[in-house]
Amino acid sequence: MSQTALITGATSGIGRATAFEFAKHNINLIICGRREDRLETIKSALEKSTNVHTLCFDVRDNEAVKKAIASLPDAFSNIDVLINNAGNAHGLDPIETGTIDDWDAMMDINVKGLLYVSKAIIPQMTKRQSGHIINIGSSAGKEVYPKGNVYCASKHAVLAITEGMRIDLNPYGIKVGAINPGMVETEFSQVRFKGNEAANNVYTGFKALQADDIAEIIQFVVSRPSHVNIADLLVFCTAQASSTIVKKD
Ligand code: NDP
Ligand code: 8X3
Repeated sequence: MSQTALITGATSGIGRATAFEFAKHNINLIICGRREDRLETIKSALEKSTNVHTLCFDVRDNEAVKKAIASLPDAFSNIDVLINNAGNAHGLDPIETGTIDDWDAMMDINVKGLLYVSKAIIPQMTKRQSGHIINIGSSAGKEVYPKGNVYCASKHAVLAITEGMRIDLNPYGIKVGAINPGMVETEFSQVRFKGNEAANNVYTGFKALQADDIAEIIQFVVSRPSHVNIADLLVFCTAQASSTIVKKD
């Protein structure tokens, strides 16, 4: 029987690429995001390959999260794989000038949103004694870089939550792991720099990871045999050695 995967942040970047990759492998998809028009476009593109259901909600809104998950039709209600991917950086500022709005956005989306979605889905996994949760962390969850302060904190939290989930869900046979990419060329920097020109220079002079690179890795992780759990992966492009060391042309 085909698996069903729920992907948050499926309207763009890594989440969108993962939806396309999963569709190639006939995984039933629940694709989530706030931009409904994009969800519908992606659904139309993928429906030829697999069954697709869309859920439009903001991960910051716990009531909306609960309502969205409760609304799933029977054909999609058993979620085998949860990809907690929705998230972004907001701003790149030293701690003394960073804004509360940016800090709230990062903690509310990257940390609390991930928890809200997980909370709504874990009970069915514990009941069935099976499931696989993949949290998209970051190299920023392993290493703090200048001006990364709160974004790095949010991704360190994602790693701590991943470890905690793996421990607590161990008795239920649920797999939990994190995939931690370095720089991936998506809309990430457009969001971080709020459309400012700075976003255009982030991926110039070297070949950054592409969303498809991470999507293929996620597909590899979910397709391992049932006794294999890839617990933690750090993925850089060849040009990147650490958060601050990138070999440019
Ligand atoms: P994108 O900006 O391309 O995609 C972000 C996705 O998150 C979008 O689909 C967006 O959908 C969704 N999202 C953002 N805020 C919310 C919200 N409040 N509620 C629901 N969905 C939301 O970025 P990436 O694909 O690069 O990022 C995906 C994940 O990968 C993030 O967690 C990011 O931190 C992580 N990551 C990214 C790296 C990079 O260099 N790009 C490197 C390491 C990790 P919508 O706007 O429609 O709601
Ligand atoms: C995204 C990678 O280095 O821009 O998590 O923080 S980085």
